Amino acid sequence: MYFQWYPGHMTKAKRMMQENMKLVDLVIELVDARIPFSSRNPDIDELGRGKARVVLLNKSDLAEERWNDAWSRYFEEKGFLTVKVNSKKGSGMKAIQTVIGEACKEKIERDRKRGILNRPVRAMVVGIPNVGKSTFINALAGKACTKTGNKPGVTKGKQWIRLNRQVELLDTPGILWPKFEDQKVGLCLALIGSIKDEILNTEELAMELIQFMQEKYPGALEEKYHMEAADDSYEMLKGIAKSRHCLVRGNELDVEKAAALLLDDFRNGKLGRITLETCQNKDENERQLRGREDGEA
Ligand SMILES: Nc1nc2c(ncn2[C@@H]2O[C@H](COP(=O)(O)OP(=O)(O)OP(=O)(O)O)[C@@H](O)[C@H]2O)c(=O)[nH]1
Ligand SMILES: [Mg+2]
Repeated sequence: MYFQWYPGHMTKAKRMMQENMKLVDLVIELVDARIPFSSRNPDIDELGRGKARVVLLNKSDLAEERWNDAWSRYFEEKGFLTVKVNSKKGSGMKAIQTVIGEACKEKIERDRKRGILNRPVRAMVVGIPNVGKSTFINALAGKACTKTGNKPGVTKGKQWIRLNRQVELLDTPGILWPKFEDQKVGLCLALIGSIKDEILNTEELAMELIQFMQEKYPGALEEKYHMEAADDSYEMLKGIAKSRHCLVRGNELDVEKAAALLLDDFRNGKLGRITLETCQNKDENERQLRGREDGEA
């Protein structure tokens, strides 16, 4: 399966972000805790050059805690202020207020010396589609001021949100980049729902997930769907269809429906807390990230 999704609205969004970058003091980048490597858009380093930076490990409730901690350390070692968050529940929000203040300390001090008092800190909230940017803003604001939804491409344009007298946030549409040098990155993005499902082959994607689960979380699928293990991913999919009574024309197994159901269960955390990408091999990650940047040039 080949993954690519870079529709026109993302080019437009990137241009808007470039234009608005001069207005902000800080870039808050959300990554998905299940794929902290693949959910980092290499274009954001370029866009946010010279700005204070914060990385939020969002959807941390869906990933394994030991890997959340390891990834937090990884980003901290790279010099980012990092916070683990669950925007859906609103946890981690207190720590964020502190981190925003810390990240903008120099700017606040500079303003103070020039006699500028009480100018709010402006932060641009960025990240791949469906990572939870708008949900995060709502959680921080304590009210629903932006539109959210469990599919990529919900936010279409920019929206400024005034949190309080000290902080203003800019919500932006999720953006990907023109080419995934490593198709494993595309696979991860598709699995978590950052690539439009309509252009994906659901069955193949589900089989990729089954393969991963059988290798890294053996027994989890059998337990969840009350079924026997099978060697072949397609047979496993059939097993899920049988167990969940996914049928067409009376009694034929509806494998496609089972595939969609499995992906939904994974995305909603119903298979348990799963980390797709671990940070065991940091050098390899670095090399791949550089490869992506080279590919962009
Ligand atoms: N479990 C869990 N779900 C989350 C979390 N944050 C966001 N979500 C869910 O993820 C989905 C996407 O959230 P949005 O806030 O719309 O994502 P977005 O990044 O603004 O997406 P675009 O506007 O499409 O780029 C929604 O169904 C949210 O409820 C989280 O920390 N944990
Ligand atoms: Mg949004």
